[in-house]
Amino acid sequence: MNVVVATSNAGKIREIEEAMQGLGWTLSPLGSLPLPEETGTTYEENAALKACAAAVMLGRPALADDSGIEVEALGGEPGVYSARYGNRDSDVERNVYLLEKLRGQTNRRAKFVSVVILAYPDGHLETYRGELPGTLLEGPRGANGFGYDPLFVPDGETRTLAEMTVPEKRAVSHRGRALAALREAHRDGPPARETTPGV
Ligand code: ITT
Repeated sequence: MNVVVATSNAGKIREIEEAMQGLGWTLSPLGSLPLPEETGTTYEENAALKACAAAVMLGRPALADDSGIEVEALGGEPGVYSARYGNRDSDVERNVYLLEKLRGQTNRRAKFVSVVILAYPDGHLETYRGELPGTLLEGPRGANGFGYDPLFVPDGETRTLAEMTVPEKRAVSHRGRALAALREAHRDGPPARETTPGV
């Protein structure tokens, strides 16, 4: 299957390409196609917007990820708004902003969420979700990954996600889990579609 990866985030592209190796799919980049504005209030809505737009415009199945970090002490913020948190323009600035928000806070619990949607040009959608609970540090550690990875230590680990290689991160991460579910569903070819009786 020839699938478009509907993301402009280089970190996500690296992780998706690594996670999908060996499935026999050809992954192609979005190219110059612009992604729609993320007007949804859930990961599912935003992932569907991105995947459907690419699938319809390019006439091929398209894979999109919408994700974010939910911080317990901040009532679940920034969640679906993680990419533009505090209106900051870069990962480093967003990490500084998050650390400022958490200064003096003893509850450092957070979780990453990833919703991966595979959309087909006829509008059919497959949805996969993965979550990763962990703890936020008081300063960054590690140079790999992207986004909030340097601040985040998954439960059961001592390293941040930014101190892991791409395969190590995939083995534990929210996105790795969502993509593993997608792989499993496609192990013997595309999963059967649910049909509505009488249609
Ligand atoms: P696309 O919409 O083009 O895919 P994006 O970066 O705008 O790229 P999202 O709207 O899904 O993607 O925003 C997700 C943000 O959440 C992302 O920019 C990071 O700040 C953060 N995030 C998501 N997954 C992450 C991960 O695995 N590690 C670190 N930060 C992550």
